[in-house]
Amino acid sequence: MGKRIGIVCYPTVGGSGVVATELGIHLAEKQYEVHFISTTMPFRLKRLYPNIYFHEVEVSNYPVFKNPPYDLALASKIAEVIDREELDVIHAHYALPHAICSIFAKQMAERNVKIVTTLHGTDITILGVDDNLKHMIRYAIEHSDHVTAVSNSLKKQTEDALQVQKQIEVVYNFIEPVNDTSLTEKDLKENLGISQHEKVLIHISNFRPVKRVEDVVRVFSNVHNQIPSKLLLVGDGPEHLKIRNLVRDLGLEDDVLFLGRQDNVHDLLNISDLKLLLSEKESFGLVLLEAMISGVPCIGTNIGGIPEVIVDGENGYLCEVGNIEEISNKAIQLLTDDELWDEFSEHAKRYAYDHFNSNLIVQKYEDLYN
Ligand code: GMT
Repeated sequence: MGKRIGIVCYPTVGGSGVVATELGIHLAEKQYEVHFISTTMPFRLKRLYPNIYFHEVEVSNYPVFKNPPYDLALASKIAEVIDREELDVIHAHYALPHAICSIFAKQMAERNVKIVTTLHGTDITILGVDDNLKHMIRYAIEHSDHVTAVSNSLKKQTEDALQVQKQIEVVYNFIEPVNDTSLTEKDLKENLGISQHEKVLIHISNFRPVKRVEDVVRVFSNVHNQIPSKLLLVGDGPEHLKIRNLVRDLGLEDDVLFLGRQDNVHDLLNISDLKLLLSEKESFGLVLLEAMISGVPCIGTNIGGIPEVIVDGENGYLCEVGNIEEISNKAIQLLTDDELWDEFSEHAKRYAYDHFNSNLIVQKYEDLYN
């Protein structure tokens, strides 16, 4: 049996949860013993793996506490698991609260565990600029044994915002080659009421304001004026109602499909012709990889880690944030030129595999543990 790794992550739908869970699965397949420490079972962990364990953090609320003390319960659970399961490494996804809780747990535990912290984005791009939290995030980074960031852009932002001395290694998000889809393209389109001749655009996110889903809808409106098409909106979040109202105001209700949260996006990507990720903050953009490996070209904004994933003019386009006209023109150009689309699609698939396949990236994490 290999090393014993504890993984502390947000198990809910979201890129960091996907990365943490898939990493755990790969490690288990390579004979590591993997211990997830979280509030609920990671959502992609669907089948039984004999060397993956789940330790649930239970938060009790006594009347003396104004709010249930989640962070303290987590730290205490991590310390308990470190000693009982004889962990070698804790891999904390997010500086706050997971790395901080892991550092506290390490001090409480008897065993000398090592801490690897992965920065995914929001901990730096939003929390890292909050003066109340900055010191704590800097502390988490400085007191981890190794720190990784999911893009060069996030590494640089961390160094600039927090002036940390710690060496930060870039370890990108990763992706698996796609397995068979469960429905044929024709059946799925029919089920969703999409005609065979219509082009399909897709956006997948947690509908937070930073994702600028409104821009996605406005671009689609321009595309739809010129090309028979449908827009698939996958995910849910705070902007959902606002986007529904916009779709209604633009008279697009029949052509924008709100699909809510979906675990299996591969089938939906399989019927898609273009992926839009028009965020104003994005440290990597795992959803881009999911699209690219399925051969779907992407248009993304020229910010954060997105330019480290999309190669402009080769497998998609990079556009300025909020430039609806530029993005619409690029989308129309790509969707009306079959030869260009085929080239982009082929490049996207190959590029995602060559640079971001799981074998390549998981090995980098293993090297850090070792
Ligand atoms: O995109 C989100 O809001 C979710 C967030 C998360 O916590 O899962 O995603 C972040 O981590 C992903 C995995 O490393 C990255 O691919 C996303 O780009 C990053 N999101 C942001 O930076 C906004």
